[in-house]
Formats: sequence, C-alpha cells, structure tokens
Amino acid sequence: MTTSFEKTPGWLDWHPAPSRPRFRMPEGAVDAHCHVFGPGAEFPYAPERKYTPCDASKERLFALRDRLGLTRNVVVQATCHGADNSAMADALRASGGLARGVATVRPGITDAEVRELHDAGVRGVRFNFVRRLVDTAPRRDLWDVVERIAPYGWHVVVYFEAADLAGLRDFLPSLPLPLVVDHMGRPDVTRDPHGPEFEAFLDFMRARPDIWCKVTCPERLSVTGPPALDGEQNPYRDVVPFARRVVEEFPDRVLWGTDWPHPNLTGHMPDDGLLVDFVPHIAPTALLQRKLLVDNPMRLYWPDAG
Ligand code: 0GY
Repeated sequence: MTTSFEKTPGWLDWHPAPSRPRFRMPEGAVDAHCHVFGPGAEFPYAPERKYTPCDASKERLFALRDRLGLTRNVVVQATCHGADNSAMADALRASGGLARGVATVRPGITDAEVRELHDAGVRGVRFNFVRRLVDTAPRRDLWDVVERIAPYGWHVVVYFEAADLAGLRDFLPSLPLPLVVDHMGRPDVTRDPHGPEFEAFLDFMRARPDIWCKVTCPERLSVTGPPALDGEQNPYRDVVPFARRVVEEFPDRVLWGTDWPHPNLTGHMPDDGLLVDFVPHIAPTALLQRKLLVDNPMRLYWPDAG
C-alpha cells in the first residue's frame, strides 16, 4: 500500500540545483546535522507530527554530500517521524558506514531496541524543547531515556530557543552525558553578539567541557539573508559574529552541518553551496576548519576510525 501525504501549505522544498561551493572542504569533512524525510510512501510520517514535509530521501542526501565535497553525514531524526527511527536508520545502514545517527526515543525503550539502533549507527538522542515542533516531554521521561542510553556511550543533542535557556540552565548540565546544542541555541542575531543573551549561552557552554555546539543554520537565524545579487560574497553575514565567537572560544567542541532539507523555512530555501561558503567566515584558518569539519565530528561519532 502506498500512502501519500499532503505537504504543509507553503512548504519550501530543498534546492533543486545547489551551486558548487567556492570553499573546498578538507578531506573527510562531515555534515553533522541533516535529515531524511520519508519517502512517505515507504516510511510514513508520524501521526503526532507538527508538519508534513516534502520527501527527502537518503539517495538525495548522499548525492548532496558528494556534490558539496563532504564525506560523511550525521542524520538527525526529524520530528515529522516522531520516535519511529526507521527512515533515519535505513539511511545509516545504506551508507556503508559513512553515516551516523541521532534518534528520538521514548521512555521505556528496551535494551534490545537501543542495541539495534546502536548497531545501525546511532550515537545519540535528541531532546527537543521547541514547542512548535513537539509536545514537551516531562523531565522524568528524559531521565529515563538517559539511563537507558548511558551504557552505550551516547550523547544528548538538545534543541531549544534562546528564550528557553534560562529554564534549562540547571537541568541540562545535570544530565550525566555529553550535550550537543543545535544551532547555537538559536540566538536573536539582531542583538549584540557580546551582549547578555549570547553571553548567557557562552556561559552555558563554559559550564562543562563536554558541552558541544553546532554552528549551524545561518539560513534559519539570519535577518540579512543570503548574499545579495549585487556581488556581495559573505553569506548570512549577520550570523557570522555569533558563530565565530563560538568557534574561536570552543574550537574543539564545535560541529558544522547543512540542516538539509531545511524543514520549516519560510523566507527562502538556501542554496546549499552557499552554506559551505559560510564556513571560512566563521572558521577563518585551516586549523579551525579542520577541527570543525573533520576532527571534532570524527571524535564524537567515529571515535574508532583510526
Ligand atoms: C532543524 C530545525 C527544525 C526542525 C527540526 O526535527 C525537526 O523537525 O529539527 C526547525 O523547524 O527549526 O534542525 O532541522
């Protein structure tokens, strides 16, 4: 039986023909934040989803990886699939070891289920606190999950908005696993990158040496948007000072990713080639680029790869 899903009205599909980036990725670079959506006929979207996306298959993801000069992917379970990790795990299994995953799991998951995800390549779970995407999980449920995944050496990816940090400031560092923060905690980039809001985020990063940060999603955070057609070369320039602060203070615990296929964008669909060209603006030296794109994600997701 095939099931067809109607996309959320106004949904923007992924860019059909991303440009070739000017920036050359270092050998072995990792896209540490991307998703697969369905295809819905094969992997139906979850009944509890808050949006219905376009299909975005593993084949498309791997083609983009190759086009952008990347080697590996970390596929993050998208909320439109709820806690059914089949599409994500299928992508990992098809990758020949070149993809790892971050799952969504519910409390009460059995050891056999965690083991199966681990064998597929999952190395973390995502706790999502963004209310337009998920219903808030009780903290005791999150603790239950932490206890079940801890024996596998997994970490916890956390997604929250800047305004939510104050309420999570004590809870998150109390979790006894490494944390990875999505999209720099979503700062308001119209504010001062040295002002109290972003300083509070940096303080959160300073609280523990195993809190990592994805310097991702300039296309989501930017108000100035992609480069103008008048020849401006700096993509998403208003996000640069924020990301650069994080990269320069925490060079050994930053990660980069495309966020393909870019769920829930309303303004524009980015050209993924330009997202690659954002990298040298936030990591200006070859050493910082190598840490961000290769060494850090390899340490977190492929620690055994010589
Ligand atoms: C992202 C951002 C978003 C969505 C999801 O899993 C998701 O649905 O992560 C968003 O809408 O901000 O990281 O892809």
